[in-house]
Amino acid sequence: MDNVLPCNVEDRLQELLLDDEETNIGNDELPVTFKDVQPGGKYVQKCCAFAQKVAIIIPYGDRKEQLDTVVRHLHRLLQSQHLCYGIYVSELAYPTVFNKGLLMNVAYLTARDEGHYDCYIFHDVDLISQKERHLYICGEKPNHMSSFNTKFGGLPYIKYIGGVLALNDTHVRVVNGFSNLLFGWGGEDDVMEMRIADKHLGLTRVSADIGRYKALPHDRDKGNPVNNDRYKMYRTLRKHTDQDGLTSLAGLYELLKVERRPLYTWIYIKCNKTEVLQKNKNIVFG
Ligand code: UD2
Ligand code: MN
Repeated sequence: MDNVLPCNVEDRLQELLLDDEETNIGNDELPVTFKDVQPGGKYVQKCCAFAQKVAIIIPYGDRKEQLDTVVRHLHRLLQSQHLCYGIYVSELAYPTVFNKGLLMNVAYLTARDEGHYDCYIFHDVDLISQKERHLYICGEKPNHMSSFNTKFGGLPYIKYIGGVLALNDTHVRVVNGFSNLLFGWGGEDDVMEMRIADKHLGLTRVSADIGRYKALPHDRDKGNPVNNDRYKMYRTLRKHTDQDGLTSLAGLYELLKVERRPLYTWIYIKCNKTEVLQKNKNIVFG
């Protein structure tokens, strides 16, 4: 393959270490590095020999400005790290309440079916990595990448794995993806943490000086009310990891569109909260 560079991860890290700079997130100041990006947000030029193929998965709704910022930032960062990658953005047609886990599952399946990726990085739309040398690749264990963000000034609690999480294909399959049944704000990250623990996958976390993110400010979204039932649901969801996730996704949503936009692949889906919960009432209610 002539697009593979003869570099290795240690050399690359050393180089990045030399210019250990905070990332500049001002949109205007970002250099234009998009000329090699293929429609759908894919980049396959000049990849390092060590490189895994990485899919970035962004669950999204009504945050256009943040999406533009993070996508541009990611293209620049991932190209500077000489990674081959694709960016996938999944969106839920309103009026259904937001469902981050289901959106991430659908985007994962889309990416997997078309890209044969080695690594999936599940990424909030509002987090901007501040360190050039924060490598966007997977390790042997699930890796919590956003170990410090400016919203919390650290981690809100020790088991927290929200924000940015890297899982390889085996990890995603073993945990059966995310729960499809958490509508509204909260819980999908905590249930993923339980899945990872219950399947004994182990977990690594990037050190706080590397895993630094700037959190773009936002209010609570109108389509994403806090899910106050989530704590009640944890116990039953935890018993049903193998029945709730990728294996049960078909039939819970309708794929409306997959569009190759210039900087990302856009996946637009529809689902009905009442129907989804009804179909899974044995899981939701014990
Ligand atoms: C925290 C976690 C997040 C998730 C969430 C609970 C951090 C940094 N992140 O985020 O990973 O566990 O709690 O669900 O602590 N989104 C939209 N539009 C919407 C609603 C959500 O795009 O209307 C997406 C977007 O990618 C966003 C993510 O979902 O970053 C999490 O939602 P949030 O930003 O409202 O929640 P936050 O910051 O409390
Ligand atoms: Mn947020």
